[in-house]
Amino acid sequence: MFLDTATIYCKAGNGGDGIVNFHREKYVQYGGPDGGDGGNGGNIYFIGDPSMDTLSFFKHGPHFQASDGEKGEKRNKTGKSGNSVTIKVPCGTVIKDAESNGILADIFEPGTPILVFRGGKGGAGNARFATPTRRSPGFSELGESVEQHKVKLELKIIADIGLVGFPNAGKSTLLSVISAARPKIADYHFTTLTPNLGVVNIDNTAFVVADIPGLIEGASAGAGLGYMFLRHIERVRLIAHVIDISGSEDRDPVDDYNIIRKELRQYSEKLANLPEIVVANKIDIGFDSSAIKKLKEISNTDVIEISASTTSGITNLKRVMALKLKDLPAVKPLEFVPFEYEKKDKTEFNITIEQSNVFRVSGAMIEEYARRVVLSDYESFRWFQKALRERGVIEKLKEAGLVTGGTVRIQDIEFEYTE
Ligand SMILES: Nc1nc2c(ncn2[C@@H]2O[C@H](COP(=O)(O)OP(=O)(O)OP(=O)(O)O)[C@@H](O)[C@H]2O)c(=O)[nH]1
Ligand SMILES: [Mg+2]
Repeated sequence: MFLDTATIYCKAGNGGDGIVNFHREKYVQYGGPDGGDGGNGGNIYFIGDPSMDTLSFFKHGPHFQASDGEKGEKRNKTGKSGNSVTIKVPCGTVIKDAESNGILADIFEPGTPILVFRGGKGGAGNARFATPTRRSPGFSELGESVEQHKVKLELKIIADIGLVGFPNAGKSTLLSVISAARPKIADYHFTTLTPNLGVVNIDNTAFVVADIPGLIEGASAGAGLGYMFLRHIERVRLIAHVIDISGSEDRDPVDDYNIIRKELRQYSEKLANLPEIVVANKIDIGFDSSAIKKLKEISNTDVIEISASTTSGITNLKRVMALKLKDLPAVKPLEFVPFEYEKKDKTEFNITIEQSNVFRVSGAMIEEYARRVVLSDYESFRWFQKALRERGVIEKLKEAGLVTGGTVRIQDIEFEYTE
């Protein structure tokens, strides 16, 4: 089954906690602090796998989770880092944050793992808090915890040439005679339900051609199947516009051309501006040569006459395709500013006056500290108070009216303030 969008869930690992420990040895009365740091949480990577061409593996919305970093150990040993997870996706998969639609990565090239979700940082062990005046810090930092994210995968296939045109124009038949691909061919509309890829070899060069489901009038607004697949064409270097030049379905080939051009234009400026060649198919049935002349005029490009059924004109078409591609820039990954999950401003804090001389301090800075130290631990708390002073929180509290004997509340603890 071909699937070109999927939703998955990703959770990088949390950081491990730093620990409190003091070196103990026989006959050594006071050992120094030697609590090690916690290990970092495992990361989540994505990697392009050239053997995959669909997102169907992800259809049930799987969860991917990297493991957490382990706790620090004594003797200053850092805890083990969490194991990372590498998710294989087809090349051309765009990774987006499902909530905001912000682009996180474009997995374009095969083989290089791209870091998308970094694991939480391990917390510092008590050894790191030792200073000449604080020789025995009895506290350590907790590991950073990270959130789970809902992630949208969108496959935009990467091909050199996209075959576009009305249903039954002969796109799949054409792909089957220029490459080893064997798409389904039939004389009813919408035979092709999902894109097919084929590799074309000619004169020592090779390129990839994508056969896209047929487009009809209104496709850019959602009619038929084409709309879902127009985004795949966005990545091609050249459009081969396939037309039933025989008018075998009682349509006018020139009208067909204009209708599809209009749809491409309405879908996006980018599609409209892609270089194009016109492939006049089904010449074996017979055609009006004035239609060819007209198409040349309005398209201002080459119109190649072929019959996909008899293969007449096919070698010439392959050569024209290769020649055109030679002058066109390579397919490029998306240009985008990577989406960043909102980084809380970790310097911000708020003071609320709860009663006279009773204050509450809250905000991102406080949450950040609370993450790092165990506030109920006396020594950590003293360290925390010092930090409050250094960061100007006490100053602000005094400005708000705090005087000796006043109460300061932070999360679920409170302390009495003395000058
Ligand atoms: N006479 C003739 N018939 C052709 C030619 N090319 C394709 N056909 C026939 O046209 C019909 C449609 O061909 P497909 O290749 O399935 O057309 P398609 O453009 O892929 O159609 P969709 O997948 O529905 O968009 C089939 O019956 C083919 O045999 C041709 O050059 N000459
Ligand atoms: Mg087809």
